[in-house]
Amino acid sequence: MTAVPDLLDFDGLLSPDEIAMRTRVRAFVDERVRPHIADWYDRAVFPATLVPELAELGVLGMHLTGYGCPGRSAVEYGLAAMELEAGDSGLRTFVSVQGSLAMSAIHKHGSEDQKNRWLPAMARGEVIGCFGLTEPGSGSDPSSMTTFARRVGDEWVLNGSKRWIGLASIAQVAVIWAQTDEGVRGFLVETDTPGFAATPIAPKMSMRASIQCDIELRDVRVPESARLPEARGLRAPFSCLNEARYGIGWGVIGAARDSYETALRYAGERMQFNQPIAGFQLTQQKLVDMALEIEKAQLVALRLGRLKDTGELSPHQISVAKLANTRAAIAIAREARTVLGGNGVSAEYSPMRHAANLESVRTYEGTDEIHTLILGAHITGIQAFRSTT
Ligand code: TGC
Ligand code: FAD
Repeated sequence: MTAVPDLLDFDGLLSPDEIAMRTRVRAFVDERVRPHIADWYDRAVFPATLVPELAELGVLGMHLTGYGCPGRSAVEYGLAAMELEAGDSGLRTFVSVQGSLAMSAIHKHGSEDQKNRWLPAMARGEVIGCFGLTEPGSGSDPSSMTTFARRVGDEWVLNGSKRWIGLASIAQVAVIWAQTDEGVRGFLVETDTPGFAATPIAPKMSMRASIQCDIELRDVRVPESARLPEARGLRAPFSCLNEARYGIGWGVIGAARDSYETALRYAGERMQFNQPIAGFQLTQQKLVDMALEIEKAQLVALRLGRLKDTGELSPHQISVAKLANTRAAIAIAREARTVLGGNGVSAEYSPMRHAANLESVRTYEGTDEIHTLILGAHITGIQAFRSTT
């Protein structure tokens, strides 16, 4: 029984360079993540010691060009995200927050000085960044954010709170989105600035091998040179979300594939009624359904990747992958868990850990409902996010 489903010869659609990238990241995950992930997850530890190794692997800001960034294609980035998330969603989320959110914000909206100062060190993993958009009272609707930056001479004074901010307690620089008298603006806040405090959120039932924090900003003063000069309005953070959502569309397939492979292996070995459970028609139906969904998800992700590499990708297409692939992945992880019977709830096997992680993934970067409404607005021409009365 082959472990990797490739019913449609997906690999035939990839270039040798793309396959080589996938092989390299897969080998890293097999060697450096798989043997330890159940323990990290159980103890709720983010493996910070892997950061220099991830930098060496070339996955930090990997789709960005210049400023010491690897400059790889969107498809290569997607394949790397898929392999990292086959290890654990927390690992992929580290790479997403660092590269697609914090580094992208600087790369898209920063000054030359800001790019030269931060991006090479972030690509080398020497500086960790975070991205503060969500607040305690402002999640799906970032336009309701209340964090405020007041201009005082040559400085800005920031006050407010952020919630669920990945990596904030280990980051050296925080991209903080705030209202100002001129609309939403972005600020690069060094995390040792007086008045900045990040506290990890615990305990969590999902994403246990990663860090998310509450941030408090109390009279945090930053110079005008810390404002992202090209970021004006919500369009600026949303353009970064496009990058991270794109990576998620690929990443979740890794969690699904790892769940499927675990179930397939187990079903071939587990004997009941004097035969492998893989021999029961009901088990085969589960395995086939999982394999079909993985094949479809890969094709959706690759289509997006090719469009992104030619500069033709639209935000609503990213919502297709974020919504459909995450939905498929969580269903696969849960179904794979059932194939494992009682052993499926043991940390020894990955599907239940993946399913728990995917609860976060379906919520962050736009919930299932938000992406449904983005697509609903695209299809009907009527936006249904807020009441019109
Ligand atoms: P709306 O009025 O539609 O738009 C405001 C401005 O933004 C522009 N815009 C976009 N630009 C680029 N890309 C997109 N995807 C864009 N979507 C909208 C729009 O054209 C407009 O520009 P302008 O110049 O005309 O002002 O905004 P809205 O307030 O009605 O909100 C729409 C909605 C609900 C879709 C949006 O707010 C949304 O996506 N909400 C979900 C929030 C979210 O995803 N938060 C993520 C936080 S970060 C995170 O979760 C990290 S998880 C860790 C990881 O990634 O691993
Ligand atoms: P709410 O917006 O309160 O939503 C609650 C429910 O209401 C959801 O089901 C939602 O779909 C539904 N709902 C809301 N509005 C509508 C509507 N118009 N129509 C229909 N249903 C609606 N944020 C960051 O800024 N940076 C990060 O690094 C980051 N990392 C995260 C990591 C994790 C593990 C998690 C869990 C979250 C992270 N987030 C981060 C926050 C994340 O983006 C938000 O949780 C998400 O946007 C949803 O916001 P909320 O939690 O406030 O839920």
